[in-house]
Amino acid sequence: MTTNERILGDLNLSKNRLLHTIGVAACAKELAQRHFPLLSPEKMETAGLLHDFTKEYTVDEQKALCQKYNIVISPDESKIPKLYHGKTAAAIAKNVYGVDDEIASAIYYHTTGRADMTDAETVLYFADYIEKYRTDKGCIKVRNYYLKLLKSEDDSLIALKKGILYSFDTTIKHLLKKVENINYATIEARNSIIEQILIISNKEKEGIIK
Ligand code: DGI
Ligand code: FE
Ligand code: FE
Repeated sequence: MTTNERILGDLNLSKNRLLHTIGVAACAKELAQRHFPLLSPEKMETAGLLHDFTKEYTVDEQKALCQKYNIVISPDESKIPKLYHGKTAAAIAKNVYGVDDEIASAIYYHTTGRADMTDAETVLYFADYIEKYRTDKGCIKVRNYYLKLLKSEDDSLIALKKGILYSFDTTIKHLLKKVENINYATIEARNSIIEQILIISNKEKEGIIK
């Protein structure tokens, strides 16, 4: 049995969360193969399978895991318990399943992203957003925008980065509408991706997104 088959058998998630998890694993593998040939597709599948491992745990269970694994929650994050699950899932991935730091950090940052994301972090963050079982309007718009750019942009990396920028904008607009606290990592991740797009495409800021 492969590691990924064993993890799949261990997952204890609701039906919808399990489908989403399988979707993320498949999408992460596909994005890795398309954009980052140096990444291991199997390892990105592992990241996908484990990324929401603790998503359905209670806040108390999340806090207990933070204590157990010495996970630091900043004052900024402590107001947003739904941001804990990436950190606790990364600790389980590392301590129970022995994933390496590249995969653990992809899981750790999958919800907010961060500035200067590694290739593995980039792939898991975006796979989580656009995997095929996501049905909400924002995710569908981001997925379609990315697929359209893949056809029209000369450089597929620009399609990926612009897709990611659109995903941050969609999340932030959603949070503004719901009067929710916006985590600093989310803002820093968006600023960073704008810089990257400008550098890769060698363009001025105007017209970055159509
Ligand atoms: O765990 P998933 O549902 O698959 O997806 P996720 O880990 O990306 O979590 C998505 C949720 O996290 C979604 O409701 C938006 C929210 N989120 C992301 N960044 C922030 C945030 N919520 C707050 N309050 N602030 C953020 O900066
Ligand atoms: Fe998540
Ligand atoms: Fe997820």
